[in-house]
Amino acid sequence: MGQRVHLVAAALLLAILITANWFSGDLRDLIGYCPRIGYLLQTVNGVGRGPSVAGDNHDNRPLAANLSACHASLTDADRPTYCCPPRRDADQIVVEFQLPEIAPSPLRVRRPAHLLDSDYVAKYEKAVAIMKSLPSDHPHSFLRQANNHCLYCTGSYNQVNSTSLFKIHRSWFFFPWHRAFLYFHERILGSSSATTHLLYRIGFYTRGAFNSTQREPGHLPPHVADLNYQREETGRKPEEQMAVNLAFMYHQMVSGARKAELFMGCKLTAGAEGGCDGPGTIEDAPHNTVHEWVGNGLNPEREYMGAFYTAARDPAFYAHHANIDRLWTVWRKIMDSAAPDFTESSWLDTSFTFYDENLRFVRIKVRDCLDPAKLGYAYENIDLPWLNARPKPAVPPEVARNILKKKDEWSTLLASGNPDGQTTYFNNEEQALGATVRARVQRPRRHGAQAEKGEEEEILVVYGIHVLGDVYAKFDVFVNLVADEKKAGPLAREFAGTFVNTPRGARRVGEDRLSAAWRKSTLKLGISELLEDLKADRDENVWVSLVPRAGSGANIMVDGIRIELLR
Ligand SMILES: *[C@@H]1O[C@H](CO)[C@@H](O)[C@H](O)[C@H]1NC(C)=O
Ligand SMILES: *[C@@H]1O[C@H](CO)[C@@H](O)[C@H](O)[C@H]1NC(C)=O
Ligand SMILES: *[C@@H]1O[C@H](CO)[C@@H](O)[C@H](O)[C@H]1NC(C)=O
Ligand SMILES: [Cu+2]
Repeated sequence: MGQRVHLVAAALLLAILITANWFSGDLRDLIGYCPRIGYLLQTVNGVGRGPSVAGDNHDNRPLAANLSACHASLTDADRPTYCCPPRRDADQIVVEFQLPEIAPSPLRVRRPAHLLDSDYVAKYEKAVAIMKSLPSDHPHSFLRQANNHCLYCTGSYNQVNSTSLFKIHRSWFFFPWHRAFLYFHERILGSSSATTHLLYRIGFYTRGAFNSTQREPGHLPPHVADLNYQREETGRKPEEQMAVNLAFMYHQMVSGARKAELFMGCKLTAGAEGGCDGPGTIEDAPHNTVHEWVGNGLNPEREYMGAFYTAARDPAFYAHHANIDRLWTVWRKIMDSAAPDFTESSWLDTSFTFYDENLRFVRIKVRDCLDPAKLGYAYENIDLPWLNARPKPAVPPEVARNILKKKDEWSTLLASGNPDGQTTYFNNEEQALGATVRARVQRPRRHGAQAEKGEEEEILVVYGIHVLGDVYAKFDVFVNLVADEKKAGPLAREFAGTFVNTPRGARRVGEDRLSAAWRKSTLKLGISELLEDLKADRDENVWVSLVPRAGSGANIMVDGIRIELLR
């Protein structure tokens, strides 16, 4: 039986490898390069989602990579790729990371790339050039650095004590993993040039070592990045685009992200049972959308930036992620939070491994990544123009309410027979988003005194999202929208958020993609402030519109919508 699985998988893999001619030039060697087929097949044996390694008991223990199980993995478009290091990680001596007792001083200040003079940037470029000149098996080489992202993002490692893959995107590990990765990357850059700190930048940067051959030509500067990019050119003028970007950032950073889970992502825990798919606001966009915007649309997976397995080969990756990391620090400041974002050991004690500047193989835990000052760096403060970009209703709320009252036919999708009355099922069936779907959704009753209101966030939950074929897909969510949904966007207060599916091939080589039912996603959007601004915070129901974008709706299935209170 096991033998047969091996043979079938081997045949499949060979067929894939032989027909591996999707690429031209320097992309060709990235794909289908799989020198350890025998090794890969060991993992194909455990394709099932059930436990097959002793101890896979689905509790809330922290995650770690099984370093002796690095194997070929799949790109977002399901092509086998291989980014394991040439020498097995498992044979390296692992050093436990130690935060310094006293915070290092002075702090390395990460500065905004677009505001710096050429001399300053030249130092950074030189350090990157040194990395690029190292042989590709050196842990400090640019390629090996980039492959760190490939390892943890395409599922090259199994989780320890489990056959589940260890992937750090689309969950609460997104921010801490990237912080740890950048931390070691910056220390390596700095070791070759004493004054080099990471630079940050929204969008990307084209000069010298920042440049990349794999970018979307139509999006090079001076085009203003579309932070809510949906694979369609909007034709907006620069100042219009900037206004949309600011309103969008207000939503993603402030009104839509008032709870840690909304900002950070869902609580992924160990094993198949612990799987979840629910990125936080910033990971969804601008993080995903800028990856998409920068990557070259002529490449099959928008490589480099548009695909997990190649993203970090573009030097813009580090500037983009330094900016995303900065937003984490800004968000904590806005939310006035001194407490850790989460207190579960399954988060705090989850660990990752990286090579440091002294070539030690270091294991760092999430709990060590929470305070940039303790890690010895800080961000230069810049203005936050989006803080004042609170959007306004597209249609005056009183007018909208009258129109909505007349649209009784919208409520045909409302389920009956649900005792708590708080869930809108679409007639208990998955609903395809071939066109806009609207539903009237009941709000939960608040318990206890009004005084508690401040602590509870009302969240709109779109659950059971399932993208057929795991292809690129996007939809926007609006509340009480009566304006034209084709044109409405983040500038309207009715905009509640967006869902972006970047394909993630979240299965093993050989596993049937359609069987992976646990990959259904949940989108959670904070709407308390939005409801106040739409004068709907005393209403029993709201009308929710799911608006598919970029012609991707026919692939998106949704189980339902509900509103919950999150403490
Ligand atoms: C893996 O399982 C072994 C044996 O049950 C246990 O000692 C170890 O702590 C586990 N490791 C993790 C990270 O859960
Ligand atoms: C790590 O992976 C290897 C190879 O698949 C497996 O034999 C071993 O049991 C795993 N160890 C743990 C602790 O999960
Ligand atoms: C950066 O790359 C783009 C695209 O290949 C090219 O057009 C441009 O000239 C490059 N700029 C620099 C400064 O190297
Ligand atoms: Cu990224």
